[in-house]
Amino acid sequence: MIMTTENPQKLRRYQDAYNALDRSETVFITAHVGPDGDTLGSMLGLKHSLAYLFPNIKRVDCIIAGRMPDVFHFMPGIEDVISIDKTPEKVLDRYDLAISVDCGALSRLGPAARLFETATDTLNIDHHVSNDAFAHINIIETDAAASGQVIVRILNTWQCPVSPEAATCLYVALLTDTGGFRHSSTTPEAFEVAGQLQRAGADVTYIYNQIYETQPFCQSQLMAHAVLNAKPHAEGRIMWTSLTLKEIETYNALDEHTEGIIDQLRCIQGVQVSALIKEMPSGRTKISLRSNRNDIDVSALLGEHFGGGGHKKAAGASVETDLATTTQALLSILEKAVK
Ligand SMILES: [Mn+2]
Repeated sequence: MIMTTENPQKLRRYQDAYNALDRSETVFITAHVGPDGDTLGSMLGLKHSLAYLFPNIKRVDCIIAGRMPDVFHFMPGIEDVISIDKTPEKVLDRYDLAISVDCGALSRLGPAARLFETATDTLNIDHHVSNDAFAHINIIETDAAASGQVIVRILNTWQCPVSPEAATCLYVALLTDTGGFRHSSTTPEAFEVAGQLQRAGADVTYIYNQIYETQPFCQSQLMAHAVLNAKPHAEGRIMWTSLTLKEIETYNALDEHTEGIIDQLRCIQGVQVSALIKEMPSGRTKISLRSNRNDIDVSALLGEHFGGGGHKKAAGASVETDLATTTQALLSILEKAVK
């Protein structure tokens, strides 16, 4: 077992979380709108682990808002995840305990935010630097590569065994948030946790194949389109591309198929910051940024100018202005950042 913490404040928060679970019969776990590998992996990994320690819990619902990406279909227990948009009747009116994973702000929970606020106890487990500690109990560990890694730390401290199902889900969380163990968040501990999860039954080759090597053709086409239209700015220190709803539709693709584009741009020689600017169905515009420079904190930059957040080197924001206006404003801000 990897004991990752001797910090007394951290242990107290883990104990508070334990106590909250120990006095609850109905629990729901939710995450940010538009689930990704870390949100789903953390949710399901935690759900699969609770029965062992907490026989008092009669019901655990995993609730998401926004579309579930098809790529995660193989994850154990995914079929029981409730979409609050599609089947709100499957959700209780009120829960004893609400748990948010991988979400930096209450507003990012979307339609699940109201349900979160009405729960008796609330718990926030996350690793985003921009997290504003919106729950009663807040476990925010920004040194973790994924929220799934925080869950593993908690389970290890509780001495809770990790089943093969939980290990598979938690490995998905770690794999996807480290970009396949490539990002600067990939610490020795991240590899230790990966090793622990593999020993616990995560089939790492199968999982990698499911996530990165079985992409629909439309995703490759969309990637090609976005890269062909990418534009260097500030002598190539910035590389940006945009996608309209119509362009995404041309390939019969969905928003989830834009995954990977921003990282492709980040990998171009000389690029310090990459940007993907997308038109959203709501009339809003979504900005995603990646930084290759330790001294350019894109989470702080987006927080200051566009009300977004995330991590120092990977962040996003949703804004009300249209694609052209947003692009112009963003580029002038980025220009100053890369000077
Ligand atoms: Mn995450």
